[in-house]
Amino acid sequence: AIDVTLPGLPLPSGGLHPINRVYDDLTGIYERLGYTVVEGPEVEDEHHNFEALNVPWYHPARDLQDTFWLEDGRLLRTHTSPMQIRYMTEHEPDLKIVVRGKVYRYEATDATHESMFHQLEGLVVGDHISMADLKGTIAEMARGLYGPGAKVRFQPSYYPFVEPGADFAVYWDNPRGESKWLELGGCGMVHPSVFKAVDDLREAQGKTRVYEGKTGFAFGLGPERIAMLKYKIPDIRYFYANDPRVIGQFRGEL
Ligand code: TYR
Repeated sequence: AIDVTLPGLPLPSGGLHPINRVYDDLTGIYERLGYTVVEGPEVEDEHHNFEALNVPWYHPARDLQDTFWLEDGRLLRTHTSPMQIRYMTEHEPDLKIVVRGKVYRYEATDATHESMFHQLEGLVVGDHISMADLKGTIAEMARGLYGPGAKVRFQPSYYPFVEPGADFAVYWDNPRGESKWLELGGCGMVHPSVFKAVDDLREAQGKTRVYEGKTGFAFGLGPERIAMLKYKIPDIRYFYANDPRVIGQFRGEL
């Protein structure tokens, strides 16, 4: 017989994956700054992933070793930057977006490299956008992640789709005294060739050319790096091995 007066059994609760927690922290910071959060296709074409981002066929970043090619000539996106092209082709300036999603690279895996990982990409386009706006934005993100005392550091770097380009690091100061500079990602001022490639795509679709002469900045970073430090996860492969002992530590507390 069934005793319908017995109290029910507690339901096992799930939990947010650490990468989703970090994404929620990051997109929360950017939403408060007025950004729109978007996603895009993981299967891309060569034009959006490389060519329109000023990465010509002879650039080492296009080395076959780095890219998963599909049989039909398309590829798994190697970064979220192609969404810069897609979003600008569809929308006119001014704009402020962050892109979240998976990216893929054909490389040997180890404690800090996976063939699938995540990126958060930012893009701001308007008039008179400057490097100072970019630095202020990254600093604001750092304060959102690590508190009001967070420091940021920029050093010159090269990405074909920005000029000038930089890498940025955040000083990660925690109560356990494990303070260190965390290399977080790349950024820079949107290269004029990117705006031209977007206008060419727009024109081919019967849209007006609206990007030439605009200014903007972009940045890209990996949430895995933030999550590994924040949650003391020593190997990137633990995130995706679906080992219940890892995921179980994040159960319940949303
Ligand atoms: N797409 C770059 C990468 O995957 C990161 C990046 C993104 C760098 C935007 C600069 C930039 O403006 O390594």
